Amino acid sequence: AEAASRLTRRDFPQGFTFGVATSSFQIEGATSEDGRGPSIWDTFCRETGRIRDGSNGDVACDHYHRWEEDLDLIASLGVDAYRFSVAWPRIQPTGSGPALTAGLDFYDRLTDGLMARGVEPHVTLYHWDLPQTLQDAGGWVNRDTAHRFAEYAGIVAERLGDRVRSYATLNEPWCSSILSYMIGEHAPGLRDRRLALAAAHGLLLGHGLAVPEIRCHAPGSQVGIVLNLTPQTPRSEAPADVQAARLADGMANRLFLDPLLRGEYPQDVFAAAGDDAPVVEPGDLETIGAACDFMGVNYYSRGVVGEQGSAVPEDAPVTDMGWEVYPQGLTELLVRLKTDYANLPPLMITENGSAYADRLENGAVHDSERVAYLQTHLGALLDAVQAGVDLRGYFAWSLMDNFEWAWGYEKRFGLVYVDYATQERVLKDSALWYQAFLGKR
Ligand code: PNW
Repeated sequence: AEAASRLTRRDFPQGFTFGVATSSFQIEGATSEDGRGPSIWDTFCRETGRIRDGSNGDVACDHYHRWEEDLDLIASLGVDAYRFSVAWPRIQPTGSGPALTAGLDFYDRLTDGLMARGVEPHVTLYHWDLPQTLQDAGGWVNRDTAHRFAEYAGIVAERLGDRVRSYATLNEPWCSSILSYMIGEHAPGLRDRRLALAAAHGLLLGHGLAVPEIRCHAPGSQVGIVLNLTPQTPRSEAPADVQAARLADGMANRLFLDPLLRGEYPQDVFAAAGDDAPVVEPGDLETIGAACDFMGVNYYSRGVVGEQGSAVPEDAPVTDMGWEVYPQGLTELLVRLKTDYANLPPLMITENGSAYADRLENGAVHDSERVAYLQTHLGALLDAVQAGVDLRGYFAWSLMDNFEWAWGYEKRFGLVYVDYATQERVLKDSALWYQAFLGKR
């Protein structure tokens, strides 16, 4: 950790991209402006008991109105790139049919604004705000959603393709399937393993169908997918714990990695699912296996798994989410990807960060734990680079505090503090540290 505190961007390979990330629903607000249709998160927020603080995304960081100020903030950090997502219901309010000009115009202005400030736009097409109309027809369980997604991806790529060089199809399909249809923590809040696995397959299919659409409308750009990968360590060497960790790894990681990179679903996961395993039609795995130019990895923590489930080891440092701080897990994960997948494309860390109970005092936020988190994880990343992993970039999650899904505004992940009462943005110590790391101060 001592060495980690002296890291600067010059310790990384030439051309390595550093950025910050956000997503549409978490920051934009303006949920019923300019013809935007309702998304599953608008619906979910209105159901009682779903969001810890009873909040919703109607205002969020008001980024839809404050985007210019926010672009200045991004530029002031000295980053190379900004990862944001496009809200599907701003483009197609019901998930199909003609595109709304006003919606496309917003992301067009954002793109131009970034380029004018010398910041590369990295677009994510789906960060969970599915048009409600598509959910009413079954959501990702309905194969038609995958086709609708590919069409929408083509519309966005056509509009931004002359300027945006990097597209991710989906953000974290594990969250949009398992966490949303099986664990019930995210929209649409279901608890059904069969539906969750069908949704996972539908999402992967949507990804595979979208890749050629994006390539067709934005030739020469980089196309990929973003996975949240969580290493699963057995809590002891007891065979039952080892087996439990292996299956947890199957559900968390291999369920997505194997079809994308190996053209097959993990046998053990499907065997454990029995009759709940999804229907895979002929040709689906070929579609899903479409070659990508990069894979985005979101890393926050690991799981320590026993027969009884997951638990954070006693005395382990944790963030405000209760997630263990375990930077070595990032190195281990990346090296394992290189070892296990011969067809692994270049990697980007598309999210990494931590929530802490920040306090604004005299115009400052002394978030030393977040600074340490970023430093140790960047150190872990360098270890992976030195081990020969082809890594191209790193995006800190997040630019600013925002709507943290089931936790509402209670959890703060930003490098920039948001005072929601006034919408004032204040650079935390972590933002000041990132500026220095990037050579901006
Ligand atoms: C990711 N889990 O979400 C998302 O991509 C971000 O939008 C989010 O703000 C960030 O990580 C922090 O949570 C996750 O329960 C949400 O395992 C929940 C889980 C994982 C990722």
